[in-house]
Amino acid sequence: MKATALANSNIAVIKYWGKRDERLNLPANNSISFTMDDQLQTMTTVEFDSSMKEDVLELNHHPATSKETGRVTSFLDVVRRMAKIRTKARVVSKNSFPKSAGLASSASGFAALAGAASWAAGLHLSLRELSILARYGSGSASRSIFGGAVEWLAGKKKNGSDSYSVQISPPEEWVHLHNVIALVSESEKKVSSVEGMRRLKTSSLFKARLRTMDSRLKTARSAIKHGNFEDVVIPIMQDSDNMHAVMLDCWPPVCYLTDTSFEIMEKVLELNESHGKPVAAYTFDAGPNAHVYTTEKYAHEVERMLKYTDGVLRTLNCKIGKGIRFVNEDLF
Ligand code: 2P0
Repeated sequence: MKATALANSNIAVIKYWGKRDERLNLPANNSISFTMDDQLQTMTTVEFDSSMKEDVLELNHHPATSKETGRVTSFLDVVRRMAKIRTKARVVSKNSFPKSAGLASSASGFAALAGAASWAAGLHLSLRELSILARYGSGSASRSIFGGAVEWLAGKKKNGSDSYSVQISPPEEWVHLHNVIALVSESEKKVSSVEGMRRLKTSSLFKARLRTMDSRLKTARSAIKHGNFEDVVIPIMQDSDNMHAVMLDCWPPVCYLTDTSFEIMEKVLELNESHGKPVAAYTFDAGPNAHVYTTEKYAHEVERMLKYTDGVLRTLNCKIGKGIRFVNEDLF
């Protein structure tokens, strides 16, 4: 059977950085994100075919590397175990954004794969079950199952059955919200997220980060539920700064930010100062690209500001998008 799913990337405002279980991808803390619009989308078709001897993966019109195929095969093994099948699969996947953009995201990739593979295997999972399944591929993928504002619950159980995402506010409540992205680097990150998170055991600041998570999560959750962007601006920046400080506290240190990233942080702080209130929030993932959340009213000003910053290659103005969808149009 063949199935095709679409899933969009998400950018966290309160970050996931650290695992309580690496094999099951269980996070050390809850995280909150917004799902992006279709500019950051992955479309994936999966077909299980009894004539195939091994899984075959095509990414953005090219055969995948053995490393990429290996990661997808491990994920498909989870699906096969659930569906009680042994059939190999053909997987064709493409992103709406160029792979070289430095935006390639495992979040949209594994969310779309979870949807397409489970459906093609005859499993008709609930959104909560899909969120758990996507989590096995990549932690952040569990959030991309839902649209709007999403919280991924760390859970407490050893088997991870209580670690899934929930929608905390639908996309319709956030039509005025933008994420203006400044691309600073198009190259792949030097330290993978998995390796970066492994190094956390060497950081004493990480323990302090975990103690402050609950208060930032509470403020962000409540502001987002009430549709109040202004109250979440400062916690967003504080959480990004805190995460990058912890990364630098590891040994060997992990440093994803560049001079351009720091220049952008300064400019956003100055912008807020000039308006006399918090209007824009920067946040950085495991790389130097800036994500600046702001509202419709200030989006053009923010975009202009980022465009004319030395070191910014280009900008992308995203809005808030939907969760996973199944479509009839297949990629092969
Ligand atoms: C996040 N990041 O909350 C954080 C912020 C990057 C910094 O989730 O190991 O690719 O596959 O679970 O999801 C990136 O890590 O890591 C990430 P794995 P993932 O979005």
